[in-house]
Amino acid sequence: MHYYTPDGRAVLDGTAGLWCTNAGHNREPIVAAIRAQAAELDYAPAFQFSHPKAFELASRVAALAPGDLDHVFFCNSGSEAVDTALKIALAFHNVRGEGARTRLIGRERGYHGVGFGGISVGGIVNNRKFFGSLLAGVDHLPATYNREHQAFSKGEPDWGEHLADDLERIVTLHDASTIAAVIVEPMAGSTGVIPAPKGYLRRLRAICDKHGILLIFDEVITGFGRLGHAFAAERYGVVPDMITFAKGVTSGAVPMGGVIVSADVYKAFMTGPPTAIELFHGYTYSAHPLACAAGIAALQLYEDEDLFARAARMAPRLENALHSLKGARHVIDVRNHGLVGAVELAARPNAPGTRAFEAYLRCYEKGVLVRQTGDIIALAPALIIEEAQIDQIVQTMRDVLATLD
Ligand code: PXG
Repeated sequence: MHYYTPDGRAVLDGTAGLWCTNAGHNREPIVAAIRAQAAELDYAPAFQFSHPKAFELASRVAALAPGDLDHVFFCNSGSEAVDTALKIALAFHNVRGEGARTRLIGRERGYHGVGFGGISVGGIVNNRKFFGSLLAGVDHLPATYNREHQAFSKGEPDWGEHLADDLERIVTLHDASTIAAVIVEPMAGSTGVIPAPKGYLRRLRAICDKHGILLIFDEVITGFGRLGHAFAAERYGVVPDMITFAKGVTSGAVPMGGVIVSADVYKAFMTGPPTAIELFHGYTYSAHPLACAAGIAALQLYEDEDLFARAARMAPRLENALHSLKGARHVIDVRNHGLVGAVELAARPNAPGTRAFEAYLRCYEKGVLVRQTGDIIALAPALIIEEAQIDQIVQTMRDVLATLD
């Protein structure tokens, strides 16, 4: 649960690295699996060739995914996973004779990594504005956050289901025949923790179904136990057509990402002879043996220690501890969902972000690593966190807030 500074101080990791070391740091079974794999097989191509652990990990990931999401495409990061999913969506419609479906719909405040696809459908202004015209033909749903209606909600806010209906407006504007896919984070992480309003994802699913639009859940953060389930799709009871994942698949120990696709999406491509290349896309390091070994070991550890259920058990403790900061100085909102939380501070006049940045530095000095984005402090500890450690994080934040101007 800790980092150690060069001078030997322990820093409690309240953010699982960057939302990824879900099993905690330097776990021996994962370390041992990587070590053994490096000695056994360093590399194998993933083009017209493979190795057993690639199939083993794909099968295990698919088994964790809901519904008929049962085929996995491996890559090396969340950004690659998103670009892969968007390309699969475009190609899917193309091979079915609906090549006019080229539009991709994202959401304001969405974070989908830093590739051109991801920043185009993403909605974080600073990630977009320096990089030209991005992908053409992208539109955005409105963000689902509204402080007036949602402040201090516990878990999914009661208000906001109707915001999914904006997809109907977009369909009316562009026509369904031009729209390939909608991509959203089931719980927006990077922008500062915005759980989906109750009923929102279900309604998005219904509108996508009505218009033949693929629904992609970006579960790079929410995958592998973060919300107390293998995937947020299961938590929310909504099955998308594709799930992107990364981070927790190897508990952050080796870079890896991937896309889980439904049987229908998979089958649409698999119509040619055995020699055919069905999808002209892939990476040198797709299903890299070290990543697969780390992934198998991480999933085994999640299972052996029942860590997804543990996250669900610890979630109320985090919720109660964080919401006890309501009324603390500068705090204008507290949000939480599963083993994720955020405290939003009032911005200083003309100096947005500086208050939370100072809070971040002071927490670090007091031995707790939190994540700062804008004036939001985010928490996403490893799923092995103890109750006393949750209390330590929140008490540190309380102390720091009291000293902050
Ligand atoms: N999708 C989502 C939902 C993510 O959160 C990515 C895609 C991209 O993954 P890669 O592996 O390409 O970074 C992410 C990554 C933060 C922070 O501070 C979050 C991410 C990355 C870096 C910082 O919140 N999420």
